Amino acid sequence: MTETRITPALRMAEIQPELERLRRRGFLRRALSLGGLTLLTGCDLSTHSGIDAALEAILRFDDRIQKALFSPHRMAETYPASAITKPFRFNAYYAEWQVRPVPDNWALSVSGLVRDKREWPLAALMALPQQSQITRHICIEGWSQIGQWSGVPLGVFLRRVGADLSARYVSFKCFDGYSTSIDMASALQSQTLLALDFETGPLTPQWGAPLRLRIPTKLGFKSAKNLEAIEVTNTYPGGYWENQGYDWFAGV
Ligand SMILES: Nc1nc2c(c(=O)[nH]1)N[C@H]1C(S)=C(S)[C@@H](COP(=O)(O)O)O[C@H]1N2
Ligand SMILES: [Mo]
Repeated sequence: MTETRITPALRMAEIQPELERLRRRGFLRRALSLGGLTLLTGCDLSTHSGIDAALEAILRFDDRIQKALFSPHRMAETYPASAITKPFRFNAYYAEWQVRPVPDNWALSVSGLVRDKREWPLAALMALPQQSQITRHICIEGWSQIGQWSGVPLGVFLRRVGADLSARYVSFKCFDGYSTSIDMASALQSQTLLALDFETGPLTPQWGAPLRLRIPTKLGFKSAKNLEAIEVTNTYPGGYWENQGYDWFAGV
């Protein structure tokens, strides 16, 4: 079992000064006291109660505060290959969910505030610069595991299609009916990937083939699998879980 003291999304020591600043400005009146937060600095994710504590802490921040705390320069923790969880579990949005084969002639569609709206076949995505990461995936249900994903940094892709980087949202639609959306600052964080590979080979359908979002600074439900469409927009797009009350920002 892997020993991890602090969640990637929850480096309390790092965000403490920012919290203090926000509190001085009267921002944090509704949030947890700093004493309460300090209690969580030692979240041990190798135990269930540690994971619960970390999740609880994330969910106690409301979206506005999470967004204020977000720093594009704060990196999610990375791990050695020996820490990868095996077997890696998969998760879907409803119990009877079926593994979806990749549709014939799959291509990623791009719409909204972008200059170039051409579709992206897999081969074109594979030809873009790639990056690999070993990071922790934290599901809101209370489990976490470490995996390895490789693919195109979303920021590289957004610049390539001439996206309006001052737009507020990037939204994701999946061919299993799932959807989610993120803010532009999170989209441009360098660890946010359009992942093509899981471990050492192409994604399989269960784990999101042929393309998924992998965003280690947020909870697992933001890492949309089986992507088919990306839209850049200023209109709040919501998402499958977000529309049912989950925190939209879902990380710091
Ligand atoms: N398309 C799609 N993406 C999705 C989901 C889903 O049901 N459909 N579930 C989300 C949730 S809640 C989690 S925890 C992760 C699970 O990713 P994994 O199957 O690679 O472990 O995918 C997220 N992305
Ligand atoms: Mo999840």
